[in-house]
This record gives sequence, C-alpha cells and structure tokens, in this order.
Amino acid sequence: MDALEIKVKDTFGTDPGHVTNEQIYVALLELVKEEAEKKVTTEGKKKLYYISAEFLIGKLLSNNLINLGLYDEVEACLQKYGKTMAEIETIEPEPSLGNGGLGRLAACFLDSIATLGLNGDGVGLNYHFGLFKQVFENNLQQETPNPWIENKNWLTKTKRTYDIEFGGLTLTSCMYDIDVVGYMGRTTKLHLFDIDSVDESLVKEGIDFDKTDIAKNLTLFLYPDDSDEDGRILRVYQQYFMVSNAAHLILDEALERGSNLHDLADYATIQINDTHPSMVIPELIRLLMQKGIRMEEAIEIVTKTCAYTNHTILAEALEKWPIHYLQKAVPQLLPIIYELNNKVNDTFHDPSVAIIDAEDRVHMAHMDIHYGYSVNGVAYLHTEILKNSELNNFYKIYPEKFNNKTNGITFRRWLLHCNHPLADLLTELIGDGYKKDATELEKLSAYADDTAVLEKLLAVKQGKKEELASYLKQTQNIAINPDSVFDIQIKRLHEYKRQQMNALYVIDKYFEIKEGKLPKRPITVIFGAKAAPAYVIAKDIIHVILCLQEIIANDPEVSPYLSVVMVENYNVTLAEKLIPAADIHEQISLASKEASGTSNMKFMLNGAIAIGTEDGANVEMHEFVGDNNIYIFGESSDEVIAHYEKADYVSRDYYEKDPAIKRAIDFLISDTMLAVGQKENLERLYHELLNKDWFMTLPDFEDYKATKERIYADYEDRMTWAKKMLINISKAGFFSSDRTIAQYNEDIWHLS
Ligand code: GL7
Repeated sequence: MDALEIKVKDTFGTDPGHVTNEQIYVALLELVKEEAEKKVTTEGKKKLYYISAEFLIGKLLSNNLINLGLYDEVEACLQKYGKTMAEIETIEPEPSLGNGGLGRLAACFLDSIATLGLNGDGVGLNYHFGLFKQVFENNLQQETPNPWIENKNWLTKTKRTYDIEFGGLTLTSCMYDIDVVGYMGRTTKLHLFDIDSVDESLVKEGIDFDKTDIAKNLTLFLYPDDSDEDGRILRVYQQYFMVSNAAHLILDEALERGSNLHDLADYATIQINDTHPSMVIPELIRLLMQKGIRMEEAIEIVTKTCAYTNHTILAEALEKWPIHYLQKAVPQLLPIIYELNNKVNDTFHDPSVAIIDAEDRVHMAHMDIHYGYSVNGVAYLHTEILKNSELNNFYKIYPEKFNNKTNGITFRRWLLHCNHPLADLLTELIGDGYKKDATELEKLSAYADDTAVLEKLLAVKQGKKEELASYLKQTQNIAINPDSVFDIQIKRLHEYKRQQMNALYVIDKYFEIKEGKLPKRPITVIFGAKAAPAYVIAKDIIHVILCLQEIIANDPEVSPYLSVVMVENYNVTLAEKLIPAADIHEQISLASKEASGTSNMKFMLNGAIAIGTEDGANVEMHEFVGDNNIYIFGESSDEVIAHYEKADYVSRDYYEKDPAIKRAIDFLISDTMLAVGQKENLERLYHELLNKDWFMTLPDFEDYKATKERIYADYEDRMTWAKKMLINISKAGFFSSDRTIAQYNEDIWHLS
C-alpha cells in the first residue's frame, strides 16, 4: 500500500476511492505533517531568525509533497482512484499572510533556508483575516476579510507563550508553527505568534473594526488601515508584539544551546525584513538589561546580532513613528531609544542621521543602520541608489555595512510546482540536476537553434495558456482567447509601478482599432493587483481598468482584437496559473523606484519575455539575456532622479504636445467611460495625471508604445520568439533564491 492509502485507511477505515476529496486533503495534510516532522533538525550552534511582518507562503500541500519527494507517488495513487492532485489542491485555502513581493520573498527564503540545510526559522504573526480579500462591485475594489484558518490546517499550536507588556496592558501570546519543508532537505519552522483573545466578530462592515480594542483586534489583519491615528498605533502594537515574542524566543533558545548571552552573536543572527521588525533592537537591549547586562554592553551585543534589509526607497514605506505613539503602546522602549539617539547625536552631530527627528518621530531605518551590522539592498541598482543617494550619509559613515543581495525565487514553487510540462521538458533535455543547482539551466542554451525543441517549448506555453483560459472561465467567469497574445502585469497596485501607463496604452490601442489599424493577432492584456484600502488613486486606477474591461468586452468592433481582464483577488494561487501562461510580462516601473521586483524572475523562468525599464532586477536580467531577449525602454534611473532633484517634470506639457497622450487621458472622462464608471473616481485620476503625476507616467509613454509595437511584431516570428524564451529560461539560474540565501549566509549570517 502507498503512504496515502495507509493514511486514508488509518483515518477513515477505507480506501481513497471511498472518501471525499476533502477527506483526502485532510489525510494528505496529516501525512505531510508527519513526514515533515521527521526532518526537523536543530544542528548548528548559530541560528538565523528571519523576522517579517509578512510571509506570503501560498498553498502548501503540493509544494510540500514535491519537496518531500512524495508528489509523484501521491499523484499516481490518486489516479488509481480516478482523482488528481489538481482537484485536491483546490480544497486548500491560501494562507493570507502577505501583501506583495516582500512577503513572497520571505516565503521563498524559508524554502531555500530549509533546502540548503541552514539553521534558520521565520518569525511573524498569525493574522486571522490576512490582508483582505478583494471583490469587485460596480467596477470598484471592495475589501472583505480573508479568513483562511480552517479546522484542519498547517498550524501546530506549541506550548510556548510569553507575557507581552504594553503601556497599561499585558497580553499572553501563543506560538503556532508551520513546517517549512526544504527540497530534499531539512524542515525548519515558521513561528507565528497570536493571542487567544482575538475576536473575529469585531469586524462589522467590510474590514472595519474597533481599532482601539487591542486585546481583541491585535492579530485580525495584516496592515490594518493606517489612515487614522488609531490604525497607526495598532500597527505599533502589532510590531512590538511580533518582536517582543521574537526577542524572548531568541534569548531562550540561545540559553538552551549554551549561550551566556554575552556571546549572543555566536548563537543568533537576526534579519530585520524591512522596518516593521525594527523595534527588536531596543527590545533585545531591554531584555538583556533585565538579565543583568549593562546597557553599553547590551547595545554592543545587539549591534553584532541584527542585520537590516531595505526593500524600498519610497519615503512612505520607511516608517517613522511619532514618539507619542510609542509612549502609548510601548513606553518601556523609550528610555532605550532616547539613549540610542543620544549616542548617535553625540558622535555625529548630523540631524540627517539622527534616530529622532525635529518633529519627534523615530526613524526606524536609521536605528537599524546604526545598531545593526549589515544593511543590504535587494538588487544591484537598488543598492547603488541606497549607497549613492537615499542613504548616502549613512554609507559615508559605515561603508563596510552596506552590501547587495539580489533577490531570488524558489524554483520548486515557481517551476516544478506551477509548470509541470516545462519542468518535464527541461528534465528530458538537460537532466534534473537543475532542480538542485539552478545554474545548470545554462545547459539549455545548447538547444537555442534546435527547431524541434523550440516547437516543444511553444507547445508547452500553448498548453498553459489553454489551462489558464479554462481556469479563469471556471473560477471567475472570464473568457479569454488562448490564441491571442497574453500580456500580463501582476503586482501590487502602485503609481510607481505604472499600471496606469499600461491602461493608457490600452486606450490608445482601442482608438487605433476603431480607426481600422488592426493588430496582427488579438491581444489580451491581463492585470492582477490589490490596492491598499486607503490608497485612493490606486483604487481609481483599478476602477479605470475595470471600466475598460467592460467597455471593450461590449464593443463588437474592438473585442475581437483586444481584451482587458483584471483578475479578482490576485494572490499566489492565481500567480501560479498566470505566470506559466504569459507571453509578455510588464515590468514598467518608473526607473529607480522598483527596488527589485520578483515576478520578473518568475516570468523569465517560465519563458515569458519582459517589456521593462532599467529598474530593479530588470537591469541584471538585461545583462544576462542581452538586448535581443528583453525589451527595454524609458528614461534611466539617473534621468528620473535628476527630474526629482530639479523638480522639472510637468505632466501637462506632455499632454499638450502629444496628441496620443491627450486622446488617452481625455478618454478617462469621456461619455463612454462615464457610462460605466463613477464620475468622482474618473475625474480624480484625470486631474491627478494632468496636474501632478508624481510617478511620471507620461515621459516614457511614446517609447513604451513604440516598444510594445515592436514586441507584438516580433511575437509573430514564432521560432525567433521561441529562441528568446529558451534563452530567458537558460539564464534564469542566477535568480534562484538558493543563490540569494547562500550569499546572505556567506556575507551576513555565517551559519555553519
Ligand atoms: C518590495 C519592493 O517593492 C520590490 O521591488 C521587491 O522585489 C520586494 C522584495 O525585496 O520588496 N518592497 C516593499 O515594500 N514591498 C515589496 O514588494 C511590498
């Protein structure tokens, strides 16, 4: 009997042919948990703690089976009983513990940490309703809770609990663990802290709830709405809860392994993922002092233990908490933060590097840089910008702390799991060494001119496009034509990512089709994006895209040639369907603003071709594949930075001198749009683009348009296109998170 048969027999007293898919799912869940537990090891003196507000782990069943080496056996067993893994997978809810690339990166990193056999765990929070679930009503985004914790789930409640003290409130934590199974490797843990007193019934309308009732609301949502002060203070409570638990755990485990705490840095290293966990620094100092270590020494110990990753240069994301928030939520940290600030001021006498600014706000990143031993950016260009402009004053003080770690993705999820036909084809051609050593994908380049291989590659893509078409039909009642070219932009909605430029292009194409200038092949432009609930313009952009979707679908003149689709509730599960099916992927951020991007790597690995700016990791992709295999356009990051410095960008100039831009922008408030959309939203976006456009949509528009024409034309030469696909795949090895994690370990963590 197979493992699954035994499990089903033990649990339900029968064979897999006589139980429901839900029961099979439960049996597999148990089976995986048991197998994963067998591979838990605690070797290694020093341990990494990757603290992050987000872990966008995605569904776990198939991935864990693959990583345990059980997938094929289980799939074969299911087939005997007329079932498939694809069916079983649909039963699993997707954990909603992340927002975007930063959270997905943390998940890919855990996979690689486990795969490389490193001693490292993740630490975060167990949000009951996750980020939020996106639903579309009247062409607008609405937010609802996204519950994901079912009776049977991946969480294991541990016995670990801590009393976490806030100003005037003590909450007892509990720690849940999720096993992270490495590919043919060890199992590590994702520790998610929670409180038993969370009250889900607090949420009334949409995602609104009483933001002041901390004992009931603390772990309801990731990133609760911060448009009012209560919401912002709640975020401080969450962050402190996360890091105080982490700090307790780290010290306890170090003591268990023989540390005397003076030597903590030999037992623990902490990666601070963006600024959300920054309070771990003063919290650890506080706890070390409680254990009798003098402040001076405690500061030294912590500085040798903490490392900080910066994920963005956008000011809005670099957290600065007003002192009075901290006074309310975590008064015990303030004496320490004051002391850390005084030391900085006494040494440097430079307000630009102070921790507390003139408006009494605490700059979390500044604390990380002064009191951590490493600062890293997430792609070559991003790190250069940090060193030379954004954090230049810090770089001048601590050049030795700065380093780059270009992001990566786990090939298990983003190839082996989401694209079986492609993985099989690769194995047939180059063997399966690439599954462990991604650089072996280079071997594929030997087939760059092999017509039979190129034909197979195209056939795999076509199959995935058809799969996506039927999936979207079934799950969202969206019809797309698998013989059209799939041009996909999936990422958080933000003006710097310029989904609005893509939308203006769609409007331009709509007019061209109306004028009789028809594309050679129908085009399907697919978007997927959530907008932060309080980000008004981002929601207006979603509104415009949904209006375009409706207008074009109902226009018999245009719809045979163009369609626009915005998938609802874009998440990891959808990404796994969309990415293998993409022909073209959009990486069109305003140069300098996208720290790295990681969907670009996933698309590349799955044989899609990028149209993009020289931004984030696109720069490195461009270097690897060469000019012929990526479509680069637009102003450089230096040019963009110069516009900001000189404040010389005036969007209205572009509108007035370029008739295509004028026509597209005017269309936003045309009768056609107003017939399906909301006046307020459409007018707001129109005025924004015309009068402000902080993220410079317009200067690159003409170049973007010309490049799109070129890419669509090149697509028609199918063999040349297939060669581009093949070269992209063959050069993707560098972007494996195994490489990234090996570099973190080599340069920052030094785990054995
Ligand atoms: C991000 C960056 O925007 C993105 O470019 C990067 O790939 C990712 C992981 O490093 O981090 N920063 C950020 O705040 N979010 C990101 O996705 C949410």
